[in-house]
Amino acid sequence: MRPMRFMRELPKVELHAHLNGSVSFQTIEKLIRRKPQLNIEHSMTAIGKGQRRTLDECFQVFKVIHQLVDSEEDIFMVATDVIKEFAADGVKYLELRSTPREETTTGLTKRRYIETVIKAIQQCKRERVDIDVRFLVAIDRRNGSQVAMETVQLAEEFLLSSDGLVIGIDLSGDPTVGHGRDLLSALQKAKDSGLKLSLHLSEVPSQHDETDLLLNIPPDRIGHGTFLHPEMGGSQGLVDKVVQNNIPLELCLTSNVKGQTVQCYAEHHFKYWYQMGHPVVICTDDKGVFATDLSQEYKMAATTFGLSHEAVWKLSQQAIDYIFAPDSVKEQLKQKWRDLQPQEFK
Ligand code: 6MZ
Repeated sequence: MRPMRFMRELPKVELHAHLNGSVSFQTIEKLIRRKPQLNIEHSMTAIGKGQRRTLDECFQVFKVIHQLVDSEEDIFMVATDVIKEFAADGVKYLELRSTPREETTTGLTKRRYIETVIKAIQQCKRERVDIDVRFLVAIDRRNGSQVAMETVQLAEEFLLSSDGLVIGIDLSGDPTVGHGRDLLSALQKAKDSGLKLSLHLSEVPSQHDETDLLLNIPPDRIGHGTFLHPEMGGSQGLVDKVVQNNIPLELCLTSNVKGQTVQCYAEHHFKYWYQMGHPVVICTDDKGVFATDLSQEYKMAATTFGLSHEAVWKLSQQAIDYIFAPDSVKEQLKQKWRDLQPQEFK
């Protein structure tokens, strides 16, 4: 079977997808039509093939998208579109993450923001879209300790009231802004109340102390971890902590290459961790902004690192073990994978 067709038909798990970074060209088009007065063009919301930006410029892109997505209606449309696009790409289980925002001009509150994402998930369920979606409430590190604490409190409420849809916390945002030590108590509180933690760690160099501190919690998964290992300026001590706690890494190849934290695909730290046999999950990060999808990310990993179709199948299957939803969901997904497994890998 041709590689791209194999990757599209492969059942997949997506564990690292920021909602507003995942907005497709088509949805951006609809948003631009809703808000012509903003004079926003497509070139301002996505980084095309062969293009690269600094990470700082990537964060400017999110600001533009946030201008386009500032009401309940926008969030509902964006979330339903994104969920359906992931489903159309063969994603069977998706953990979406997003930072609740309030917008005085549209009356949006953080609580309504979360409720609207939940409504979108429920709507897709009603329409029998073939995908199980959960939500991680995101903390933007830029906003400091008090906002982090408030976000955790909100997430705790939804953990109890959302029927299993809100299951965790994401720590993200511009990694060059703020320090993890200010967020430690909020993250610890989240963990103690049963929320799962996925933390962006060492996405940029020189964050050794912050990463070391946050690894002590420890998080349930790590986003990126680009500069954890010694060859990238991290340390064996950090690697040991990750390995001893068996913390899976969410790896986003195109995002890291286009955002210029990784020089080229062949130098991506996927290789380091995969060869070690450490749990890794291929993810998109921001499929809209980086103009990719999960099938393309799997194909890129396979061609760059010489993975057979069978190895790719295993990679997608193993991702089930690292989801935040309970064991019963893992069992359902494993059954789905068994049903879809090509004869030759059985
Ligand atoms: C860190 C990132 C990110 O939350 O408005 N985000 N944080 N590193 C990255 N690598 C490129 N990509 C996205 O989605 C957009 C937000 O997700 C985080 C940033 O906080 C960004 O503002 P939401 O749905």
